[in-house]
Amino acid sequence: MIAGLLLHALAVAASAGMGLPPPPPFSPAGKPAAPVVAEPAADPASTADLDVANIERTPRYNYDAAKNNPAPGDLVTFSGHIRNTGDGTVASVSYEWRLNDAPVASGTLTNLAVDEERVVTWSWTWQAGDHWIKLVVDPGNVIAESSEVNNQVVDRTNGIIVGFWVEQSVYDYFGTHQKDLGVGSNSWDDWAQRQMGFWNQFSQNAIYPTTPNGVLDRVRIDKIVVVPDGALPLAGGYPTNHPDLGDKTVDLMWGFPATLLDGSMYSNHTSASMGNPFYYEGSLLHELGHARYLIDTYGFDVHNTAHNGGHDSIQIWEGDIYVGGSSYMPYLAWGEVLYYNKYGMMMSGGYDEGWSEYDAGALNRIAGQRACCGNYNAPGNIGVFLNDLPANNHLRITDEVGQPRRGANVRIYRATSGPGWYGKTIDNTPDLEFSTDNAGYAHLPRNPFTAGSIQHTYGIANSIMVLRISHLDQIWYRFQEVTDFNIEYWRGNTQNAYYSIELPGPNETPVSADFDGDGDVDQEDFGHLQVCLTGSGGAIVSGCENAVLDGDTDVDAADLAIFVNCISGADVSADPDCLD
Ligand SMILES: [Ca+2]
Ligand SMILES: [Ca+2]
Ligand SMILES: [Ca+2]
Ligand SMILES: [Ca+2]
Ligand SMILES: [Zn+2]
Repeated sequence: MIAGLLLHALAVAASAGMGLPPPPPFSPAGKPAAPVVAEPAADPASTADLDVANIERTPRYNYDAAKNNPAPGDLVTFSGHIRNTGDGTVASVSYEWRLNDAPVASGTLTNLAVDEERVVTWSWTWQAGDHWIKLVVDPGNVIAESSEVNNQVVDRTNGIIVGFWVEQSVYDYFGTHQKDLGVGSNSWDDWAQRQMGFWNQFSQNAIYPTTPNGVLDRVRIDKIVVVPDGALPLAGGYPTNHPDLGDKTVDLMWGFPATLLDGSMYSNHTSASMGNPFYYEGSLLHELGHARYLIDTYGFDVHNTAHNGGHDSIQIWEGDIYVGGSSYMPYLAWGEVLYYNKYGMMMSGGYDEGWSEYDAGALNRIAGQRACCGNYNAPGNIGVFLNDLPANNHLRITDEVGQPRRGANVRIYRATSGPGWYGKTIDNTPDLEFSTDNAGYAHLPRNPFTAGSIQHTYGIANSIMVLRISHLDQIWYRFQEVTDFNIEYWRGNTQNAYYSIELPGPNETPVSADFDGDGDVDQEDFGHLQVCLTGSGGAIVSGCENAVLDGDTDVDAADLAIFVNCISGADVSADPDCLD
């Protein structure tokens, strides 16, 4: 790609001198189904190659400007970058613009020298919604090329705007060696498009109950700026995270300094595997996830290592038994891992697994929005969603068959600051205490995690808490992340959210108003209650123990009220939650 300062001049020259036909009237059709056409086969003997690098969209808007997006009716220009990445001059080659897969403009480039890049443009009257702009070079496959798969770029017109700054040596190194992968990429631009292609594919695939349509946004590479070695960062900060802090036209930025070539990161030129950054650089997607505002979900992990210079410390004792690493809270690995985060995947380091339900829910929370508080890693709004908490949180404790554990004692141990990234200290004093009701619920407040706000950063991760539950002489310890609370909030349960924890071991006989066990609560069950009534404070007759519905020691008006609430009628299934 051309140097940044030349971008504008070249684009102007290209659009002025190319003699493009005027754009045809736009047909407001939806995106048609892609026609089924065979991908042209590459010719391995050919040394010719044409490459569509990326598509810019102008005018550009700063993300923090009052007008930061095109409005319907605005004229928008797409500028496509076409390069000759082959070994000889290309005398003539055609190209075609397509909108929603329908051809809208075409033209011919002549005398394209080796490594020469031309910019071709097409203007469009902006429309809201999802549209797809595509630029194809050699659409009729007149020229046999060593790669035919790098002949097009397709962007969603309203994609989140990505800018990459790359130092010359990195750009050239990829230009020389990408073809050795044998997957059709033949330039740094092709590599970069593949990375964002993975982002978009992961987004499409991220279908969960919280995100039934996947991650809604797509990304598009608006800007690739090649700069001299050593030039990054252009305006302070780090060369990777902040390649140009002066640029607010993009929503996500990343820089590629020449020093990346010093180590072995890009030394494997031939393995098209998800673990090879020269093919797929998963850490780039992870870091850009931060730039969008996602958090490190591995920060929910609990390692019991503070005494060895690590970050976390569990300080809970059960009598004279130290809980960490005991049967109450066994180590999961390495003699120090007490907990692994629940949702995993991209932001937990599983780069090739795509977005987790948690990542996806957070991304959709700001779908369609420009950057707000920084377009680099890390922005000012990183993790702001951690404090999306339902007003009331109902935690149900059950046995393994889903029967409630009534009258269980639930204690919450909060995390406070600890050394290092996502450090946490959980001391021996419980912070909150609850008793479960007849349906097994502990009714937790909006934020049981901390008296302040949720933090998940260097020096503190109070985004996870320890639950100690005791019932019928049994004791269990469990970890609870804030993620489940956030997800309930995103699903629309902002007032009341419900959670459950199953705990193994004996439970009392299930309490039910279905005294005769035939599935309903009807007249026959009422007969049993009637016989068993003691009045307030009265003594229970033998055989009437199951008529105590409210957990005390009599059968009185309170039990009758619960029973009435449970009446289902003959042969109608009783509501298991009617005792609540
Ligand atoms: Ca090609
Ligand atoms: Ca071709
Ligand atoms: Ca019954
Ligand atoms: Ca009672
Ligand atoms: Zn990270």
